[in-house]
Amino acid sequence: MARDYDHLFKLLIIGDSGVGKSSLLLRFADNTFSGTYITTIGVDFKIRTIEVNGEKVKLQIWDTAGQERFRTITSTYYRGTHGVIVVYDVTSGESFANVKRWLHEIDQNCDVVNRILVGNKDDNPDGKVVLTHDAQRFAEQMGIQLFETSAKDNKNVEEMFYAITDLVLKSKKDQQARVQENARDTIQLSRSSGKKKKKCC
Ligand SMILES: Nc1nc2c(ncn2[C@@H]2O[C@H](COP(=O)(O)OP(=O)(O)O)[C@@H](O)[C@H]2O)c(=O)[nH]1
Ligand SMILES: [Mg+2]
Repeated sequence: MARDYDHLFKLLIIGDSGVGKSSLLLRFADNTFSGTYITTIGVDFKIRTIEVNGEKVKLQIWDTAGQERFRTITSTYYRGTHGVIVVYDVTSGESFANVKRWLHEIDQNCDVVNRILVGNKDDNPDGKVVLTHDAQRFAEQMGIQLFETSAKDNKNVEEMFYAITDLVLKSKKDQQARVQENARDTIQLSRSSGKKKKKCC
């Protein structure tokens, strides 16, 4: 059967319990929002295929099933991951302070991976305690892009998922270009050494 996509990427959403990870996933995959805690979404991941520059990118997006309450996720979750979405809640300073721990966990579990930082629940200015300015400065220090989102109001959710997809796609193309370059070098090397041999004989 023909493939219905050009690229298949695995994304992971991590962050403290209650920051809205499942809500972001439901908003992006099903365009729904629920006011209550989403204890289970029935499956470990959801799929959505999007188009980027005319190419079909199938996203398999994994949600933690509550084990983030113990502040650690098993390494099997990270296996084969292309991109990680690290979420905090803009109304919770603690969840922002914990971002460092999550980034550390990513470092320990992934060799090369794209990351994006997300401040969710950005829909009530009165309740906002993590200021954009501070989050932005932290993101720049870490070399990560920051998005402030609201799964509730559907603010910046699409943009954020497209941005991480773009990063993963660029990494893949860079890597392919490097492999091709290496292959070209190897061919050239073997050709020139072949010539030398002829000269010798
Ligand atoms: N105001 C607001 N509440 C949200 C938003 N996203 C999630 N929530 C609420 O925060 C709670 C936890 O959400 P959930 O997705 O279960 O968080 P998770 O534990 O990180 O998966 C629920 O009551 C959601 O309705 C948001 O963007 N804005
Ligand atoms: Mg959840």
